[in-house]
Amino acid sequence: MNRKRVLSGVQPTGSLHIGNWLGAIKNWVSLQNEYETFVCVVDLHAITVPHNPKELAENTLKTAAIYLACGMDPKSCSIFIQSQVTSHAELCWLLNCVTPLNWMERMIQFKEKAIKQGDNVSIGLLDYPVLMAADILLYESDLVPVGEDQKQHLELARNIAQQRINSKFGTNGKDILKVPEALIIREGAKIMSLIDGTKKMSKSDPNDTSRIGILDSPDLVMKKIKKAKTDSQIGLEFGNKDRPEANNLLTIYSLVTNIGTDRALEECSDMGWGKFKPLLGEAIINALEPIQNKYYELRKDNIALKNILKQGNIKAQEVSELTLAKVKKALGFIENI
Ligand code: AQP
Repeated sequence: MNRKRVLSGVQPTGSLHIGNWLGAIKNWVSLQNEYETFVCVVDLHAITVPHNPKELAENTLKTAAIYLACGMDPKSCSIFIQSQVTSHAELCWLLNCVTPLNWMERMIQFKEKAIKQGDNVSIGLLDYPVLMAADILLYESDLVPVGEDQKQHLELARNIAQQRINSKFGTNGKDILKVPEALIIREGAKIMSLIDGTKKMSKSDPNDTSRIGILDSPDLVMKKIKKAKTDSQIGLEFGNKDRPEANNLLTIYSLVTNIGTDRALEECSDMGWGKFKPLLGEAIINALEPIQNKYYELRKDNIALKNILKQGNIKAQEVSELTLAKVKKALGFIENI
């Protein structure tokens, strides 16, 4: 029996942080054995906000190497670069032409990111969710692992597939595009900023102390944890809305130690911040150490890294071309001459 297919990706917009790891990549690692997994570095998405062309290629390789260092295994999954698989931009254009503009204007992430950019908002930023729909739909993905923040985008992809392609262009009740389901990840869905427990940890936050980078040195990790915002109460706990920082830091602790929430609570519910912070810092450093070692090992040989990505690109191109051809045919384009 064919395995169900999963697709996901991260933008190479800067240095990946533990939110990207705990909320996304760590989950992919456990999915790759059960599902046919495609993971991409979504570099076309990375230019929807102002970017530095001198850094894009390096950030792309860095992101791919981090996937591998975190445990993605090219024998069990396909790792590829979005901009090197031409079907993505092509399907995005076809979907653009059938997607109503007012669907796009409702997207929360667009509104949030647009505010930060004032007069500089690009059409690409508005179009980001359609490109994401193309990414997902091209691989006939059954499941898409999503955090809370991406649920609205997945719903849009489902609506485009169902209402704007299958209903309008499908013939004899046959669907053209597979409508994917969300794969909701229970734990680590959202890691929050270290300086504000109500805001998502994010690569684009101008304040570097708001996040722990996957490649941060042990000293830097400890420094950032020591500076992290706390409150005046003693004892760590989950789920208290008035204590978002306690919830976030205890969540990080339970995830990096893999001990689960019950044991984390047992260990830390009576602990003061002075005792908890060094414990948390050490736990993060220990969890990141093997990832960092593997990352630096991989980066010694960029040719080998590029070869892995080349294999991924070839597989992704093969699979995605089939879907693209189906959509072009349904829309009435002339067959390849
Ligand atoms: N703080 C987070 N907690 C849990 N999961 C997170 N993800 C991102 N931040 C957190 C998950 O990482 C995946 C890829 O994210 P992305 O880089 O494509 O875009 P993003 O969600 O916009 O991430 P950032 O770090 O906030 O990047 P910038 O600042 O560049 O926009 C997604 O699965 C996401 O859920």
